[in-house]
Amino acid sequence: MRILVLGGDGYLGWPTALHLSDRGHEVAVADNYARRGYDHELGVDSLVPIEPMQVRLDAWREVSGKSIKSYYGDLVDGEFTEAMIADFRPDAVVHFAEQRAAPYSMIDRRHAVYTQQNNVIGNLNVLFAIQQVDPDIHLVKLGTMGEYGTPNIDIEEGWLEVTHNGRTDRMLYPKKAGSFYHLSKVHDSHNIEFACRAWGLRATDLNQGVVYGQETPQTARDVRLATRFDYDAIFGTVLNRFVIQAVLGHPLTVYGTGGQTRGLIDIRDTVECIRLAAENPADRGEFRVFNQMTEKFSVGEIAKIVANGYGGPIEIEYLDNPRVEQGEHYYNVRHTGLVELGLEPHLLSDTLIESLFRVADKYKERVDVAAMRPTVNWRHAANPLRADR
Ligand code: NAD
Ligand code: USQ
Repeated sequence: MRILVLGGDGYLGWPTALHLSDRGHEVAVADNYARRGYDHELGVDSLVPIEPMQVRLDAWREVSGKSIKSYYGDLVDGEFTEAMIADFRPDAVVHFAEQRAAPYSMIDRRHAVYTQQNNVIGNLNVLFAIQQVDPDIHLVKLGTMGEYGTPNIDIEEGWLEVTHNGRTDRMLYPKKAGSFYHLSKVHDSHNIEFACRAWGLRATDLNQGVVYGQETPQTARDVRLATRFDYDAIFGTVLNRFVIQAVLGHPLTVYGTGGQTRGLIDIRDTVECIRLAAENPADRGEFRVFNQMTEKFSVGEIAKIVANGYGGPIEIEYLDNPRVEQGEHYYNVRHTGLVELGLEPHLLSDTLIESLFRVADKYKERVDVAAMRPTVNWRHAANPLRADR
């Protein structure tokens, strides 16, 4: 198949492009390198050094004999987006290319507006481009488990049968997202579902949980193929941060009581889920939703798993929660769709021992300890005119 990976320079987009190329697909990547720009803006960097795109592509050709085509541009530019899709003529478009950090979207008005414009308009341009170029192209879109929030009922895969006043309908599952970033994904989902209904597009929305891990079989083949590994309090995700804190001998920063529960997934399963979704397309007019997570843990449990896995004496520090989220709640998620397509999940404990501690240990000298502390508070936006924001 011909597969276009939008956001192909990112943490997940790059290893996904390699995985798909390795499996024999004709792959192209696209990116505007905004993610590298956020690093400059925030004064942080990936723990693991990453190469420029051209070096990555040359290294992949060298080790695999396979070429990946690259497009440089911004999805918010609708003409660029349509021209690229017309040029590559993919069978599937995998869309990772969004601003993906909840804390970044909560810094202040400017960052919230940027996040929603970048994500919602970019996605809308992708929908229009597919409709114009070839409505048969399958859109595989990265959503997030955080779209649902933590409702006190079971979470289904995107749809819910509702009976109200004696009448029944199949509705989009109600959403209660926890940041302006997570809300951008809710808006995307609604726009995609409408495009499927109105134009007969085919789309798969992958509501992914928090990803952990840094290596895949393809990125491990050459140091120049490494993907990024974020640990700072804005882009670093919980398990990746805890691993680095453990390796540095720092306390693990649990926000609040640690009772908040999330779905998690190994990066090797992420890339495989994308392959499975792309190779088994949704029907024309179908808005298909999978919950892309393999295990669930509370933040307190994640901290204990990391501490026990590391073996040394590790302290857990309970910080006042900078976010607005439920500390204790019901969390029961259906996530059978991808397993039915053939996913065989990796377990968290194996990954930690095999790879994560080793990677973190190798690069621990690069950590900027100050970047570890949370600075963004959900309850009050920073004032951009004040220097201490
Ligand atoms: P990332 O920030 O590392 O990668 C996203 C890439 O998209 C970056 O390279 C960025 O430069 C590019 N991009 C952003 N806006 C763009 C635009 N307008 N035009 C072109 N390129 C643009 O993020 P990631 O961790 O790889 O996540 C990828 C996707 O998966 C995101 O949509 C994210 O919401 C979703 N997701 C991530 C996780 C996780 O734990 N990392 C979990 C669930 C869902
Ligand atoms: N948390 C801590 N301590 C930390 C960091 C986080 O207790 O040092 C807690 C947070 O309060 C939250 C949970 O861990 O309850 C998850 O936080 P996170 O930063 O790991 O994940 P989140 O902000 O939800 O975002 C990440 C990705 C995002 C993706 C999402 C999947 O950045 O792109 O959409 O995971 S999900 O959470 O399922 O929506």
